[in-house]
Amino acid sequence: MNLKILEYPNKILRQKSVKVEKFDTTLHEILDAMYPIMMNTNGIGLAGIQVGIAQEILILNIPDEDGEQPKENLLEIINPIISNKQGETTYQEGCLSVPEFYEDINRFASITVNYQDRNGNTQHLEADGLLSIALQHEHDHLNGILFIDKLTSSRRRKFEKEYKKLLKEKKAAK
Ligand code: Y12
Ligand code: CO
Repeated sequence: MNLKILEYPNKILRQKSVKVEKFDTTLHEILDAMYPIMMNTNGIGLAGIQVGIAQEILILNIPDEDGEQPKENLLEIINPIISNKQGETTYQEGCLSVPEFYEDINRFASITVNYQDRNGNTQHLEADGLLSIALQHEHDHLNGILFIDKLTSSRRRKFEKEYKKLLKEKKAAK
């Protein structure tokens, strides 16, 4: 399956994803194709819509205490529902769909997530720390929301200016 990461301002990133209903080989092929894309770009998380698949799919591989991301730590999260949002935390986020831009974003410190795995089995997760932040970031993608949408209007204007310049430079370098 030939998927590639879509980058802002691609309008597809604004689509709302639909619930997965079939837990079949096509779903498994999508998940299997997303994993190397995320790992080869030093990603921690990737949502289906970032590769043009508007379904409620996200994968996460949070680095361990040694900074490693072994495949056994991979989480495949389908049809997530977030509840029990508690506390507040701030983290400098980045996104594979908004390259070369990092900004402090406020999120809930801990959350509960009910979801399905690749076989459609119901799963439950209590998340805090980086896992909680990454889950909220990826869950936003399922609703067409990017972390840059959470910036103050003045910071957003600065971002748009810097990003436009970056796109121009990239185009000129081609
Ligand atoms: C904390 C906050 C946000 C997340 C969401 C997932 N974000 C990522 O996985 C971001 C990855 C990323 C990787 C980059 O490296 C390459 O593309 C090679 C990167 O670098 C550039 O854009 C040049 C930026 C972001 C998880 C946890
Ligand atoms: Co992202």
